[in-house]
Amino acid sequence: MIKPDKLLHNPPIPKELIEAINSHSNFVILGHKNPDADCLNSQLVLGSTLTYLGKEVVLLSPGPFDRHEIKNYREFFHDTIPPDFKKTNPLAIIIDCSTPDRISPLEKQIEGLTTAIIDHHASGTEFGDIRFISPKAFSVTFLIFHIMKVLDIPVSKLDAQRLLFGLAADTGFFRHIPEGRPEIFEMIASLSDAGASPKDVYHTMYGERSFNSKKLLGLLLSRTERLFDGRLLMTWETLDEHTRFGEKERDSESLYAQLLSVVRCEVVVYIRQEKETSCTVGFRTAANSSVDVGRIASSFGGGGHKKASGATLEMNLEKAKTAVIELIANYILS
Ligand SMILES: [Mn+2]
Repeated sequence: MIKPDKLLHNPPIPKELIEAINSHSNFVILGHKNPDADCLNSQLVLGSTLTYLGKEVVLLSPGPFDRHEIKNYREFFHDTIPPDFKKTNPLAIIIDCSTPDRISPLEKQIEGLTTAIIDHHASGTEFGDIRFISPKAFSVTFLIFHIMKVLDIPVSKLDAQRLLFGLAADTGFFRHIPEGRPEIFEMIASLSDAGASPKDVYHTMYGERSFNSKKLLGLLLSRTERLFDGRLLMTWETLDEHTRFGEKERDSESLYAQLLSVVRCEVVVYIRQEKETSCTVGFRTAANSSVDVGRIASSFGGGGHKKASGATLEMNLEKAKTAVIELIANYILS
């Protein structure tokens, strides 16, 4: 166990958040639907921090826990607040959500509770009573690490591993970090000192994939279309393939990494038909592109970051492809 050292570029933590943590005894920590490693690990480490302070904590997630790298996380999360616990008027802390609908269908359960938001998305809606939003932070685990530092909480080996996992997940295993961000590596140095293993995080993120996941990856790569002189690469998964391979076989990060490395490529779009008239669309943009895919996703009612975002389109696959191409044309051709 070590105490985190002083770090550069400390994000300012609102004093109302620290006061609310100190003045409450009970906490509900919620994260977004279709949770990812940053969200779940942030919830878990904030939970263990509050437990260390002698507080009672309930972790809540809408799930599903289908993504390969988080498949063992279900056991740590509830899907409802125990009624007796809600009566104690806990502080509700919402993690990694830029809009209130991201915790759906859990929003009803926290009605009437004071809410605090801890997030790192640049766009979204202003909601919650206390807001700790730091768009420059690469992961929410980075913000949780700073909260631990301010509260003077030692980082256990398990928490160090979880904080590193969240950071690795939201940086594409550190590939998306530009120049001039030493604070990230100072955090990694502290976590390494506390026993975190990048090798183990890498294995959790990219290892032990099924043979079928590579078959699906091959299929998606081979059908990719080049548009706008190769500046847009688009691929898709049909309803039948979605049913056949399922979420568990999906290796989206490998797909994006492969396509983003293609010469001239600026934007990658991956459309998945999940119902007869509903498609999920993922957007990624290349390191040197100025296209903001967070804005593109929000014009479809979705959200995310400048370089990685997603949206759900209530239409069939063919219509979704056309709608996406038409919208992206405005950004790429302007
Ligand atoms: Mn995140």
